[in-house]
Amino acid sequence: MNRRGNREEERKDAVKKTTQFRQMLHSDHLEFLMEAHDGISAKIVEEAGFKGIWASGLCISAAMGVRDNNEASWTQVLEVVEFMSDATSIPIMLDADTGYGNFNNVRRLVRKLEQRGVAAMCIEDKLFPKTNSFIDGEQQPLAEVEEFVGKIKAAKDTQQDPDFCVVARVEAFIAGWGLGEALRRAEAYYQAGADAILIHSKIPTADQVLAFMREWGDTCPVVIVPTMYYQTPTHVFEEAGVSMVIWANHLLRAAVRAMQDIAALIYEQQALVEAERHIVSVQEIFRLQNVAELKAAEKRYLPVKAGVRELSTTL
Ligand code: SPV
Ligand code: MG
Repeated sequence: MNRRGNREEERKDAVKKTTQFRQMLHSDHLEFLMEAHDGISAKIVEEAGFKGIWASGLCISAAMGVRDNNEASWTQVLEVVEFMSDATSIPIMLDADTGYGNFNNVRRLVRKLEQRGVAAMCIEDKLFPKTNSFIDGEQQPLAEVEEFVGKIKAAKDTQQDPDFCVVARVEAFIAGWGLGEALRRAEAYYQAGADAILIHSKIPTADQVLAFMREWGDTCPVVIVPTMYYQTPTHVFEEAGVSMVIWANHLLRAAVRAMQDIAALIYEQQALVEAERHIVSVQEIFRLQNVAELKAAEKRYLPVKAGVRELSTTL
Protein backbone atom coordinates (compact mmCIF):
# COMPACT_ATOMS: atom_id res chain seq x y z
CA MET A 1 0.00 0.00 0.00
CA ASN A 2 1.31 3.50 -0.79
CA ARG A 3 1.67 6.29 1.78
CA ARG A 4 -1.64 7.90 0.87
CA GLY A 5 -3.33 4.54 1.25
CA ASN A 6 -1.72 4.09 4.65
CA ARG A 7 -2.92 7.50 5.83
CA GLU A 8 -6.46 6.71 4.65
CA GLU A 9 -6.34 3.44 6.62
CA GLU A 10 -5.12 5.21 9.75
CA ARG A 11 -7.86 7.84 9.42
CA LYS A 12 -10.56 5.18 9.09
CA ASP A 13 -9.17 3.27 12.06
CA ALA A 14 -9.17 6.43 14.16
CA VAL A 15 -12.77 7.41 13.46
CA LYS A 16 -15.51 5.03 14.58
CA LYS A 17 -17.70 3.60 11.82
CA THR A 18 -20.75 5.21 13.39
CA THR A 19 -19.04 8.60 13.38
CA GLN A 20 -17.92 8.14 9.78
CA PHE A 21 -21.53 7.45 8.81
CA ARG A 22 -22.91 10.42 10.72
CA GLN A 23 -20.29 12.66 9.10
CA MET A 24 -21.37 11.39 5.68
CA LEU A 25 -25.00 12.24 6.43
CA HIS A 26 -24.04 15.78 7.43
CA SER A 27 -21.26 16.47 4.93
CA ASP A 28 -21.65 19.48 2.65
CA HIS A 29 -21.70 17.38 -0.51
CA LEU A 30 -23.52 14.37 -1.87
CA GLU A 31 -22.32 11.03 -0.47
CA PHE A 32 -22.85 7.51 -1.81
CA LEU A 33 -23.52 4.06 -0.39
CA MET A 34 -22.91 1.04 -2.58
CA GLU A 35 -24.80 -2.21 -2.19
CA ALA A 36 -23.16 -5.34 -0.87
CA HIS A 37 -24.68 -8.63 0.20
CA ASP A 38 -21.86 -10.68 1.73
CA GLY A 39 -18.31 -10.37 2.99
CA ILE A 40 -16.55 -10.43 -0.36
CA SER A 41 -18.88 -7.95 -2.05
CA ALA A 42 -18.53 -5.62 0.96
CA LYS A 43 -14.77 -5.77 0.59
CA ILE A 44 -15.03 -5.04 -3.13
CA VAL A 45 -17.14 -1.96 -2.36
CA GLU A 46 -14.50 -0.65 0.03
CA GLU A 47 -11.64 -1.33 -2.39
CA ALA A 48 -13.51 0.52 -5.15
CA GLY A 49 -13.25 3.64 -2.98
CA PHE A 50 -16.77 3.93 -1.57
CA LYS A 51 -17.06 5.44 1.91
CA GLY A 52 -20.05 3.37 2.98
CA ILE A 53 -22.04 0.21 2.30
CA TRP A 54 -25.75 -0.50 1.87
CA ALA A 55 -26.51 -3.99 3.21
CA SER A 56 -29.50 -4.51 0.93
CA GLY A 57 -32.37 -6.69 2.08
CA LEU A 58 -33.24 -7.51 -1.51
CA CYS A 59 -29.69 -8.57 -2.34
CA ILE A 60 -28.94 -10.45 0.90
CA SER A 61 -32.14 -12.46 0.53
CA ALA A 62 -31.57 -13.03 -3.22
CA ALA A 63 -28.03 -14.24 -2.50
CA MET A 64 -29.59 -16.75 -0.08
CA GLY A 65 -31.97 -17.86 -2.84
CA VAL A 66 -35.08 -16.57 -1.08
CA ARG A 67 -37.52 -13.70 -1.65
CA ASP A 68 -37.41 -10.19 -0.20
CA ASN A 69 -40.37 -11.03 2.07
CA ASN A 70 -38.61 -11.70 5.38
CA GLU A 71 -38.19 -15.33 4.35
CA ALA A 72 -34.66 -15.11 5.74
CA SER A 73 -34.90 -14.68 9.50
CA TRP A 74 -33.47 -11.59 11.15
CA THR A 75 -30.68 -13.57 12.80
CA GLN A 76 -29.68 -15.01 9.41
CA VAL A 77 -29.44 -11.46 8.07
CA LEU A 78 -27.49 -10.45 11.17
CA GLU A 79 -24.99 -13.20 10.53
CA VAL A 80 -24.40 -11.98 6.96
CA VAL A 81 -23.99 -8.37 8.04
CA GLU A 82 -21.50 -9.45 10.72
CA PHE A 83 -19.31 -11.04 8.03
CA MET A 84 -19.61 -7.83 6.01
CA SER A 85 -18.64 -5.71 9.00
CA ASP A 86 -15.65 -7.90 9.86
CA ALA A 87 -14.41 -7.73 6.27
CA THR A 88 -14.41 -3.93 6.02
CA SER A 89 -13.43 -0.72 7.76
CA ILE A 90 -16.10 1.58 6.28
CA PRO A 91 -19.57 2.05 7.79
CA ILE A 92 -22.48 -0.20 6.89
CA MET A 93 -26.14 0.77 6.93
CA LEU A 94 -28.34 -2.31 7.27
CA ASP A 95 -31.59 -2.35 5.36
CA ALA A 96 -33.55 -3.60 8.36
CA ASP A 97 -36.90 -3.77 6.52
CA THR A 98 -39.68 -3.03 9.05
CA GLY A 99 -37.44 -3.82 12.02
CA TYR A 100 -38.51 -7.50 11.95
CA GLY A 101 -41.43 -7.05 14.33
CA ASN A 102 -42.64 -4.36 16.72
CA PHE A 103 -40.71 -1.83 18.86
CA ASN A 104 -39.38 -4.61 21.06
CA ASN A 105 -37.80 -6.48 18.16
CA VAL A 106 -36.28 -3.17 17.03
CA ARG A 107 -34.69 -2.65 20.46
CA ARG A 108 -33.04 -6.05 20.34
CA LEU A 109 -31.92 -5.48 16.75
CA VAL A 110 -30.21 -2.20 17.66
CA ARG A 111 -28.30 -3.89 20.48
CA LYS A 112 -27.13 -6.67 18.17
CA LEU A 113 -26.12 -4.28 15.38
CA GLU A 114 -24.06 -2.16 17.74
CA GLN A 115 -22.32 -5.28 19.07
CA ARG A 116 -21.41 -6.21 15.49
CA GLY A 117 -20.02 -2.83 14.46
CA VAL A 118 -22.88 -1.88 12.13
CA ALA A 119 -23.05 1.91 11.93
CA ALA A 120 -26.67 2.52 10.98
CA MET A 121 -29.98 0.92 10.19
CA CYS A 122 -32.83 1.92 7.96
CA ILE A 123 -36.38 0.90 8.88
CA GLU A 124 -39.39 1.36 6.61
CA ASP A 125 -42.99 2.17 7.46
CA LYS A 126 -44.58 -0.99 6.12
CA LEU A 127 -45.89 -4.13 7.83
CA PHE A 128 -44.11 -7.38 8.66
CA PRO A 129 -43.60 -9.48 6.56
CA LYS A 130 -42.61 -6.82 4.03
CA THR A 131 -42.59 -7.02 0.25
CA ASN A 132 -40.03 -5.34 -1.98
CA SER A 133 -41.17 -1.83 -2.93
CA PHE A 134 -41.07 -2.59 -6.64
CA ILE A 135 -43.54 -5.49 -6.41
CA ASP A 136 -47.21 -4.39 -6.40
CA GLY A 137 -46.31 -1.36 -4.27
CA GLU A 138 -49.80 0.09 -4.35
CA GLN A 139 -51.19 -3.02 -2.67
CA GLN A 140 -48.80 -2.61 0.26
CA PRO A 141 -50.35 -1.27 3.47
CA LEU A 142 -48.33 1.27 5.43
CA ALA A 143 -47.72 1.14 9.17
CA GLU A 144 -49.73 3.45 11.42
CA VAL A 145 -47.67 6.59 11.94
CA GLU A 146 -47.90 6.29 15.74
CA GLU A 147 -46.71 2.71 15.69
CA PHE A 148 -43.74 3.49 13.46
CA VAL A 149 -42.88 6.53 15.59
CA GLY A 150 -42.71 4.16 18.57
CA LYS A 151 -40.16 2.02 16.75
CA ILE A 152 -37.96 5.02 15.99
CA LYS A 153 -38.12 6.21 19.60
CA ALA A 154 -37.36 2.70 20.87
CA ALA A 155 -34.32 2.48 18.59
CA LYS A 156 -32.97 5.88 19.64
CA ASP A 157 -33.52 5.10 23.33
CA THR A 158 -31.72 1.77 22.98
CA GLN A 159 -28.54 2.74 21.14
CA GLN A 160 -25.45 3.05 23.32
CA ASP A 161 -23.26 4.90 20.83
CA PRO A 162 -24.67 8.40 20.23
CA ASP A 163 -23.43 8.28 16.63
CA PHE A 164 -25.38 5.14 15.68
CA CYS A 165 -27.87 6.36 13.07
CA VAL A 166 -31.51 5.44 12.53
CA VAL A 167 -32.81 6.27 9.07
CA ALA A 168 -36.60 6.28 8.69
CA ARG A 169 -37.83 5.22 5.27
CA VAL A 170 -41.04 6.75 3.99
CA GLU A 171 -42.95 4.43 1.64
CA ALA A 172 -45.88 6.79 1.00
CA PHE A 173 -45.09 7.33 -2.70
CA ILE A 174 -44.49 3.59 -3.17
CA ALA A 175 -47.92 2.81 -1.71
CA GLY A 176 -49.67 5.32 -4.00
CA TRP A 177 -50.01 8.26 -1.59
CA GLY A 178 -49.12 11.86 -2.47
CA LEU A 179 -46.65 14.48 -1.31
CA GLY A 180 -48.82 15.53 1.65
CA GLU A 181 -48.75 12.06 3.20
CA ALA A 182 -45.04 11.70 2.52
CA LEU A 183 -44.33 15.00 4.28
CA ARG A 184 -46.67 14.20 7.20
CA ARG A 185 -44.88 10.94 7.81
CA ALA A 186 -41.38 12.37 7.35
CA GLU A 187 -42.12 15.15 9.84
CA ALA A 188 -43.46 12.68 12.44
CA TYR A 189 -40.41 10.41 12.04
CA TYR A 190 -38.02 13.35 12.28
CA GLN A 191 -39.77 14.57 15.43
CA ALA A 192 -39.45 11.05 16.87
CA GLY A 193 -35.67 11.26 16.54
CA ALA A 194 -34.82 9.82 13.11
CA ASP A 195 -31.34 10.92 12.03
CA ALA A 196 -32.37 11.04 8.38
CA ILE A 197 -35.33 10.36 6.11
CA LEU A 198 -35.14 7.96 3.19
CA ILE A 199 -37.76 9.01 0.68
CA HIS A 200 -38.45 6.18 -1.72
CA SER A 201 -39.99 6.35 -5.19
CA LYS A 202 -40.57 3.82 -7.94
CA ILE A 203 -41.45 6.08 -10.88
CA PRO A 204 -38.95 6.45 -13.72
CA THR A 205 -38.33 10.16 -13.07
CA ALA A 206 -37.08 11.97 -9.97
CA ASP A 207 -40.23 14.15 -9.83
CA GLN A 208 -41.61 12.80 -6.53
CA VAL A 209 -38.28 12.96 -4.77
CA LEU A 210 -37.54 16.48 -6.05
CA ALA A 211 -41.01 17.70 -5.02
CA PHE A 212 -40.34 16.29 -1.55
CA MET A 213 -36.96 18.06 -1.39
CA ARG A 214 -38.50 21.41 -2.30
CA GLU A 215 -40.83 21.23 0.71
CA TRP A 216 -38.50 19.46 3.12
CA GLY A 217 -35.49 21.74 2.58
CA ASP A 218 -32.76 21.05 5.11
CA THR A 219 -35.03 19.93 7.96
CA CYS A 220 -32.79 16.86 8.28
CA PRO A 221 -30.62 14.80 5.90
CA VAL A 222 -32.43 12.97 3.09
CA VAL A 223 -31.37 9.68 1.51
CA ILE A 224 -32.63 8.43 -1.87
CA VAL A 225 -32.50 5.20 -3.91
CA PRO A 226 -32.61 6.05 -7.62
CA THR A 227 -32.93 2.47 -8.90
CA MET A 228 -35.97 3.30 -11.02
CA TYR A 229 -35.07 6.90 -11.91
CA TYR A 230 -31.50 5.99 -12.79
CA GLN A 231 -31.51 8.25 -15.84
CA THR A 232 -31.57 11.38 -13.69
CA PRO A 233 -28.08 12.94 -13.68
CA THR A 234 -26.48 12.76 -10.25
CA HIS A 235 -25.85 16.53 -10.05
CA VAL A 236 -29.65 17.03 -9.94
CA PHE A 237 -29.75 15.23 -6.58
CA GLU A 238 -26.88 17.29 -5.21
CA GLU A 239 -28.50 20.55 -6.35
CA ALA A 240 -31.78 19.49 -4.71
CA GLY A 241 -30.00 19.12 -1.37
CA VAL A 242 -30.04 15.33 -1.08
CA SER A 243 -27.43 14.09 1.43
CA MET A 244 -26.89 10.51 0.36
CA VAL A 245 -27.57 8.32 -2.66
CA ILE A 246 -27.82 4.54 -2.38
CA TRP A 247 -26.83 2.45 -5.41
CA ALA A 248 -28.99 -0.33 -4.08
CA ASN A 249 -28.55 -3.58 -5.99
CA HIS A 250 -25.96 -3.21 -8.73
CA LEU A 251 -23.28 -5.60 -7.49
CA LEU A 252 -25.76 -8.43 -7.14
CA ARG A 253 -27.19 -7.72 -10.60
CA ALA A 254 -23.68 -7.61 -12.07
CA ALA A 255 -22.76 -10.86 -10.33
CA VAL A 256 -25.91 -12.62 -11.54
CA ARG A 257 -25.19 -11.63 -15.15
CA ALA A 258 -21.56 -12.78 -14.85
CA MET A 259 -22.52 -16.09 -13.20
CA GLN A 260 -25.23 -16.82 -15.77
CA ASP A 261 -22.81 -16.17 -18.64
CA ILE A 262 -19.97 -18.26 -17.23
CA ALA A 263 -22.23 -21.14 -16.17
CA ALA A 264 -23.68 -21.28 -19.69
CA LEU A 265 -20.25 -21.09 -21.30
CA ILE A 266 -18.73 -23.89 -19.23
CA TYR A 267 -21.87 -26.02 -19.62
CA GLU A 268 -21.71 -25.61 -23.36
CA GLN A 269 -17.98 -26.10 -23.82
CA GLN A 270 -17.35 -28.75 -21.18
CA ALA A 271 -13.96 -27.06 -20.82
CA LEU A 272 -12.47 -24.11 -18.94
CA VAL A 273 -10.10 -22.51 -21.46
CA GLU A 274 -12.50 -19.86 -22.76
CA ALA A 275 -14.07 -19.16 -19.35
CA GLU A 276 -10.67 -18.56 -17.75
CA ARG A 277 -10.25 -15.40 -19.87
CA HIS A 278 -13.37 -13.85 -18.31
CA ILE A 279 -12.92 -14.54 -14.62
CA VAL A 280 -10.52 -13.49 -11.86
CA SER A 281 -7.67 -15.77 -10.89
CA VAL A 282 -7.75 -17.99 -7.83
CA GLN A 283 -4.91 -15.80 -6.53
CA GLU A 284 -7.27 -12.80 -6.59
CA ILE A 285 -9.70 -14.70 -4.38
CA PHE A 286 -6.83 -15.49 -1.98
CA ARG A 287 -5.92 -11.80 -1.94
CA LEU A 288 -9.48 -10.73 -1.13
CA GLN A 289 -9.56 -13.33 1.66
CA ASN A 290 -6.25 -11.96 2.99
CA VAL A 291 -4.51 -15.31 2.91
CA ALA A 292 -1.19 -13.45 3.27
CA GLU A 293 -2.10 -12.43 6.82
CA LEU A 294 -2.77 -16.03 7.81
CA LYS A 295 0.54 -17.17 6.36
CA ALA A 296 2.37 -14.50 8.34
CA ALA A 297 0.45 -15.44 11.50
CA GLU A 298 1.27 -19.11 11.03
CA LYS A 299 4.96 -18.23 10.97
CA ARG A 300 4.50 -16.43 14.26
CA TYR A 301 2.27 -18.89 16.10
CA LEU A 302 2.68 -22.40 14.72
CA PRO A 303 5.55 -24.59 15.84
CA VAL A 304 7.97 -25.40 13.03
CA LYS A 305 7.43 -29.07 12.28
CA ALA A 306 10.40 -30.97 10.99
CA GLY A 307 9.75 -32.68 7.65
CA VAL A 308 6.63 -30.63 6.72
CA ARG A 309 6.91 -28.44 3.64
CA GLU A 310 5.46 -24.99 3.94
CA LEU A 311 2.12 -24.59 2.16
CA SER A 312 2.74 -22.19 -0.71
CA THR A 313 0.54 -19.63 -2.38
CA THR A 314 2.14 -17.18 -4.78
CA LEU A 315 0.73 -13.96 -3.38
C1 SPV B 1 -33.14 -3.03 -0.88
O1 SPV B 1 -32.09 -2.88 -1.52
O2 SPV B 1 -33.47 -4.09 -0.34
C2 SPV B 1 -34.09 -1.92 -0.75
C3 SPV B 1 -34.16 -0.91 -1.78
O3 SPV B 1 -34.83 -1.90 0.21
S1 SPV B 1 -35.47 -1.34 -2.81
O4 SPV B 1 -35.17 -2.62 -3.42
O5 SPV B 1 -35.54 -0.26 -3.76
O6 SPV B 1 -36.69 -1.42 -2.04
MG1 MG C 1 -34.99 -3.67 1.14
